[in-house]
Amino acid sequence: MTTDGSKPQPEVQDAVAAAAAQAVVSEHETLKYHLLGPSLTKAGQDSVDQQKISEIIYNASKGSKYFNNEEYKDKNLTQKIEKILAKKRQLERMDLASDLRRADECIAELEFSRDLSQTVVHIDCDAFYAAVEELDRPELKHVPMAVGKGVLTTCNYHARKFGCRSGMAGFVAMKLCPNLICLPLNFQKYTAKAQEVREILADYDPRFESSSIDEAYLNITEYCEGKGMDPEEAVTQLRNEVCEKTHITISAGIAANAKIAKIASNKNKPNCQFRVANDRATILAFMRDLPTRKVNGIGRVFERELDAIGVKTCGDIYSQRAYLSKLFGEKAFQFLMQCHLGLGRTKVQPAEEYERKSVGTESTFHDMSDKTELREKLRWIAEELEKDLTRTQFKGRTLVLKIKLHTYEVLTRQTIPPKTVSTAGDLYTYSLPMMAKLEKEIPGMKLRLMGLRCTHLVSTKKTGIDFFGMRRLPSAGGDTSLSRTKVDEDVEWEVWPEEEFEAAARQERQDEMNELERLSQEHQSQDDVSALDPLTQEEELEEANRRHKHGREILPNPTPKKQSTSNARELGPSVGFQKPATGYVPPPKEEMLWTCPICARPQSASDKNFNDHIDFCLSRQTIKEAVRDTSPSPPVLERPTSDGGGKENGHNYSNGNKRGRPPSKRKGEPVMGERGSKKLFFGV
Ligand code: TTP
Ligand code: MG
Repeated sequence: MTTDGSKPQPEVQDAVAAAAAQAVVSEHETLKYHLLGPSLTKAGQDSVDQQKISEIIYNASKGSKYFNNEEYKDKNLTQKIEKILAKKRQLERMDLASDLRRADECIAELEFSRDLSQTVVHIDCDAFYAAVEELDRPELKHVPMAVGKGVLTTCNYHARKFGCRSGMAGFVAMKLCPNLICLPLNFQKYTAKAQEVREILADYDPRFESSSIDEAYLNITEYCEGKGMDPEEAVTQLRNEVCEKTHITISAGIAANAKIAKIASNKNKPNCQFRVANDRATILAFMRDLPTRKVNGIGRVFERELDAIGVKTCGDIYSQRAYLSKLFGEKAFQFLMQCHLGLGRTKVQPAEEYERKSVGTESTFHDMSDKTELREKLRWIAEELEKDLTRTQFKGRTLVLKIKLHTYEVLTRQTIPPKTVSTAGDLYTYSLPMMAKLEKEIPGMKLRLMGLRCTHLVSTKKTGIDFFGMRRLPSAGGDTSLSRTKVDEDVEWEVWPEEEFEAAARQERQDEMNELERLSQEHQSQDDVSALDPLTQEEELEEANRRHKHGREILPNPTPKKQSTSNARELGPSVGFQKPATGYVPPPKEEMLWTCPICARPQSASDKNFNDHIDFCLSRQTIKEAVRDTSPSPPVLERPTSDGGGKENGHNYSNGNKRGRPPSKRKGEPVMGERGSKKLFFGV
């Protein structure tokens, strides 16, 4: 029936049926795309027919709880995208001249911050867990092989040709490649091998930054200058050295900043290197044709949202620039503009120097509804979290409880206890009411995961005030551009939006891996997976819990063996640590820091560094003013005052926080160099 109650004409009926069929088709298309999983962009799959793979995955998993969950998520995302599109249509009817101008000003300002003077390298071991396993069983080098049983953590490049990849359920992988050999995980072996690689990296950049178990960023600018070497030559040498000494191969990307280096390292994998030259035109051309998903920080959800508004490549971002902030929030806008321009951080520092935002732990288990058991589990998690907080030397101001229901739905609740918390007793006491409340809200609550996390951390490391009244910090590295060190418990330092986006994309991948664990259990009893030599459910849960933690431990950088004054970037507190293998790890040497009067960030207490930094800060200020003075309209890069549109779309893109805000400003004092009430910030 039509809205006026009359019977529709046959041709109208056909059109409606066709539209409905089309909707079903496209719904299945998006679902099939969704089912391709989190590692679609993994290297080694260029010759793979993804459409065929998606059919096989679709048919293999149809009817399973995992499939239903993916379908549910896909529907939600489709609805969210419809809302984004409706909003875009609305915006298209409005005058967006000021948004356009603002975007252009942002581009101009970001351009000023472009730094082409550094050489950043991203290295990534090839099929890492598989490569380590192949060292013990060389015969597996020549056959398709994967590591992980319920869920593949990785597979060798033979298996990738069949469409197998990390984050895929084992039984699905077996459908794609019936001869696939799946090995169990052996974390100890991988950690030991990673340490061998890290020891070599330290010779090229003692302050290299580990970003996962098999990945690291290096800034080799000084190494190359000191050795008189071309970056490509230095990286070839590094890769050869790693291969000779550790017998595994690595791939590397060489570029002006970390973002491009990371993309480049995946370009010709495995055992290769790729350089994007340090010149603006080359960088812009490289980004123009780059699919958005290739950028670290654009996960599969954001990819689809961008795709829906016509942004398939980083080049496409430009034409949509006027809409981005209204559709996705201020932070996403900044991040995307940086992607479009190929900008990224040049600073590389040991992972341990990054400010921690939270400390948390979680545990997956069999469906649990018994109230006593749930309390026992909560108590156990509180004890685990206490250990982590002690090790990392933090207390939390906010306590977050995360649960996953047996239906896969994830819920979080948070509370601000009357005091900072770190002991198991307190963690349990303050999280219990949140759980009890959830139990009331959800009668018969049945859980499969529980986690506790402390946020708004307070360091328990000692800090002090030095002779000059300058604040002394427990860590840092003479940073001249960015610091993520906390000076004051209330102050968060400016961070690149990319950090947040990368963390969010990582979380997205992690969540997907966790979900897959259940799927694999369901299929264990089926005949077609007998070849998988399935783990028991207990083993699988244990594996999942260990995997959750593995690779996230932050180890101090090894001491470089070939240290020479010409190639050593100023050594931070990590250098000089004994290797963890020796058992004893001395505490980091506290470095004295002076606070810059312009940006109010901590700086290393050396006259030269401090003066250089002030010059740098003043030039930034000049640039800001130049941009502002040449702007026809009032400055628009004003700090967002609210959450912006980010959350609305499910992303925590905009936090409306204290980005770039010096501590004095927070206390209502004027900040040097700031004019009037307008607060500009750089995207750096
Ligand atoms: P990656 O570097 O992402 O993958 P890889 O080294 O196996 O393959 P590539 O050649 O494409 O770099 O991850 C490093 C290791 O981390 C990987 O060998 C296994 C593990 N891992 C997981 O446990 N879960 C995951 O979801 C991914 C992607 C990797
Ligand atoms: Mg790798």
